[in-house]
Amino acid sequence: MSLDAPQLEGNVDASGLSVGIVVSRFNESITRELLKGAERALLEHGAASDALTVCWVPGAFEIGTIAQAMAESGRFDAIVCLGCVIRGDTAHFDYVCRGAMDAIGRIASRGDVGVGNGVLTVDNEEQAWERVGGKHGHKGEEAALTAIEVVRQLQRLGLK
Ligand code: INI
Repeated sequence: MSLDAPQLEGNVDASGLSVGIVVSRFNESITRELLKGAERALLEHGAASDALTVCWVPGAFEIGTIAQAMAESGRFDAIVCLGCVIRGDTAHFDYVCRGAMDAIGRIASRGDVGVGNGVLTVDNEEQAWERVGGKHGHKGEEAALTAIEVVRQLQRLGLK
């Protein structure tokens, strides 16, 4: 058995990449923190500030519409999706989560762009704060760097 298979390691160099960030206003105190973390991570990893396009949408349910349009435009190498859905008393939470996640998943699986999913789906605000620089890391930063790593892998494979 050969152990010499090529290993394509992750690369999160954002220099020269054009990145679309779609962020929802619902639970804005949290989503602003997600956005700050995503922007910070991209700039720290070499992105130019004028290569970032931030597009606000009303709620997580609307993220897919804009993210898909951005992906299809051919103008972006990566798309970062940021939102925060907090469970309430009704089934609305489930429908919003499913709508957002299905749409983001469809875009991600097309392979045209790198996609980072930074949409929080949590039971309460405390869980959300734990994920924007608290004990569960920063999901805005993670989503941004994930999107970059996927683009770089597509490029290495010669698919983009
Ligand atoms: N949108 C969110 O982003 N987070 C939520 O917690 C949320 N809740 O709880 O309802 C939410 N709802 C709005 C939804 O995303 C759409 O904007 C709305 O249904 C209009 O299409």
